Amino acid sequence: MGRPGLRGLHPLLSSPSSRLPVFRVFRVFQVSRVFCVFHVFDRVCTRPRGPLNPAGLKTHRIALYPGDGIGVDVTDAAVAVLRALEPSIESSRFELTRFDWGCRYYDQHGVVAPPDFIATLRPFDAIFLGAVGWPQRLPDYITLKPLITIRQTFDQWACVRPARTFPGVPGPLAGAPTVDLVVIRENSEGEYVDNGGRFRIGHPDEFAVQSALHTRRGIERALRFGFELARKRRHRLTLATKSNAQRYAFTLWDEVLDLVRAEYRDVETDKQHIDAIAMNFVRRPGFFDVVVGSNLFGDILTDLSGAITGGLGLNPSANLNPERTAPSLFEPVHGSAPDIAGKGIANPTGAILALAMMLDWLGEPAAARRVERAVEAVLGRGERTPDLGGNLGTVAFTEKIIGAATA
Ligand code: GGG
Repeated sequence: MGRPGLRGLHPLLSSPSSRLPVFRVFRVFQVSRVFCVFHVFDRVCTRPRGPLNPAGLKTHRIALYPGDGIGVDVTDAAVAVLRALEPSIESSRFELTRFDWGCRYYDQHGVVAPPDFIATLRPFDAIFLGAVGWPQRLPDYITLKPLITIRQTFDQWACVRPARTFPGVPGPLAGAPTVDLVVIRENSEGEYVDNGGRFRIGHPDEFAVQSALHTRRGIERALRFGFELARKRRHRLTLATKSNAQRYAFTLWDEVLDLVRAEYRDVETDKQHIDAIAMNFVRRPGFFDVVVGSNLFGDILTDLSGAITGGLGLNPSANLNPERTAPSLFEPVHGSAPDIAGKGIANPTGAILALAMMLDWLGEPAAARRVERAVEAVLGRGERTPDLGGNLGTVAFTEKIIGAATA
């Protein structure tokens, strides 16, 4: 049953009382002297349990939501990797159900997802999303709405977004610094609550109000999640704040940091205004280990963290419900890139690494490591998609990953 003494470290990560006790922490591992390829969701108590099928195999039920544009291409790539690995995952099988929601669904039904999409998704063990959005066809706030609703309704409050450099992938920064950081994006509230309005529409004196909501509880749980992760990594946590200009919301963030950090004296802590972090991600990215920020700050910072590692196509994201009261969602950080949709050149790395995060979450760490090592091996050989200066298409690159993962 693991180490019950750990439970007190982070009660937010323990399971609801109705289920077997589960406690998850993050573990650091070392590959080729680069720390933390990707932190992993390490099981120290009981495994997440899927139903057993007649052959005694555990079944993980996964909802696929490929979405729009290259979301479809990269989801196909991640599924191909999963299917290739499946025979080697001895005790489990994966039941994949695909939902073709998004712009094409809108063309037929007048909505991007059916009204009961939350009820449809709730029974699944995890959701895998490709990308959403195609602004030439529909306003982004319509195509994005199901994703935001999923995150908030399923209380996927911890958005975990690792970004690292890979040997073999040229980055844009002078001196080619090693980057290995994780942004924890508060994912349930902040600037993404649907609260506001537009007034006097069309008039010269039109105005808009968009309110953000930051709760002490929401801030504290995001920070504690970040501290627990920092303890498993390089023991540094940076808060992204803006309390010099936003004197209500971000002074609350600052104050909660001051309270929580007292319990984590082994973690070096600092806070930087979001604009300073943006500059310092470029100037000295090696400084950063775990960065915790509000919903909007985390969203913006993780485009930048992708860019400084070589490209947004590399980066995965996990939208976690740490209490496991609802499914968590895994996706690449990148969007739908309509300009290259259907051209067969999308980089599936972020999606494939999101698959690895999902495998970890489902209690399949060995399979997750195989996927990550395959990505490192293939990129390390200089085999890349065009966004990274290579000449492999999505399918050819995915085949390389499958070859390395199943060798
Ligand atoms: N694969 C993620 C995706 O489609 N992202 C598009 C986007 O703009 N997302 C906004 C967000 O993550 O909040």
